[in-house]
Amino acid sequence: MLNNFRFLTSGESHGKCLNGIIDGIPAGFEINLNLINDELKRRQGGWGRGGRMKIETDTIEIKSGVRFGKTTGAPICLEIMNKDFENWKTIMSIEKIGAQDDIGEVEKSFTKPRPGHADLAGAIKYDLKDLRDVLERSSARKTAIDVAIGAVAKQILKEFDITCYSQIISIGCENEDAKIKEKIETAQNQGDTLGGNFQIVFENLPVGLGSHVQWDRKLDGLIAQAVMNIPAVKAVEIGLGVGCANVFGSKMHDEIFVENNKYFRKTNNAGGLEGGMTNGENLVVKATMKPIPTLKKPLATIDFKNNSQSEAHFERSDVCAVSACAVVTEAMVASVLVDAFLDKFGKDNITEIKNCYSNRNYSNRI
Ligand code: EPS
Repeated sequence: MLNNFRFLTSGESHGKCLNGIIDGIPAGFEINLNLINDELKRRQGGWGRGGRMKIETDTIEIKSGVRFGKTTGAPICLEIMNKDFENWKTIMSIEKIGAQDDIGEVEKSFTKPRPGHADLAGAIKYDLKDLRDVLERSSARKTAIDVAIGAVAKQILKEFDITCYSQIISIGCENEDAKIKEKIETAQNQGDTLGGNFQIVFENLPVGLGSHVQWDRKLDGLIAQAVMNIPAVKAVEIGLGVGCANVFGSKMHDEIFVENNKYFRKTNNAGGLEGGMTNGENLVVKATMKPIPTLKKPLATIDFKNNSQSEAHFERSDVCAVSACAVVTEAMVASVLVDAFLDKFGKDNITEIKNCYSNRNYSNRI
């Protein structure tokens, strides 16, 4: 983070609510609740989603930082209520209610970590006996509030005509001919899960977001960190990505042309980033999501309670959430881009930022 648009979240998967605080939003930007809710709805969709998505209708409440529909410059506090909390009130009780010292007595407690999830490392690190304390925060449920924060970021970018979209590239094994829906149904019937590849594209970015001068200001590094933070993401690529290894430099680099005083490229293998800065081309980020580790047909694991060999814990989950992951990735990258945008064009109010933006270098050439 460059610390202009910075945010933190809190909340558990089956706790009362998810919260986010964004600090560093300049004054004067219109915030439309419907646009945030539209993004939340997109995240809930896709083939292979679990029963939880039938319970929730994620809806945002803004608690502070917006007045008469516009940002005031103060921190914005966002909240999404978990409808499912009604069914988990005792299990997720904030107050002590009885037999918590005996894990076996606590409803929905578990001690058999899921390979691939945070359960085992989290329990050892935080010295927890009930792995639910790890599951609740490491659940991808928390990406709902990330999407809400990203939806605020997208509205700021939209003021400058910067927009984005995402595309699924593949689900499961790329060599199989089966249609995506069929592959997900097969996984479901086998008690299994599936990951996949997708890409997101941001259009109309100005030149010079990020910087080449210091490691922690390079935009590709900041984007990679933001995307790798998303639950189940195991790889990030910019532009041609790992494909760079297979081509000569003469085929890799995007030659620069000029016509009528305008610069342009005929290719975009760099994915819109050169030297850790935007170069005026579309930003193209690809990411890979692993299959969700909560398997109906459980994998071998240990029982944390008595160190015996066992089978992993299972509870309701998604079979495939790649399309949701793409929406989350759009949100995370939008937040990184606003952070870099405010770094370059100003942080206090929309008027000054717009003035600075329209007076930027070479705006007439790219
Ligand atoms: C999710 C909510 C969770 C899971 C899923 C994503 O709700 P529940 O546990 O009540 O079914 O469905 O979480 C995971 C895939 C995971 O690995 O933790 C959501 O809102 O996206």
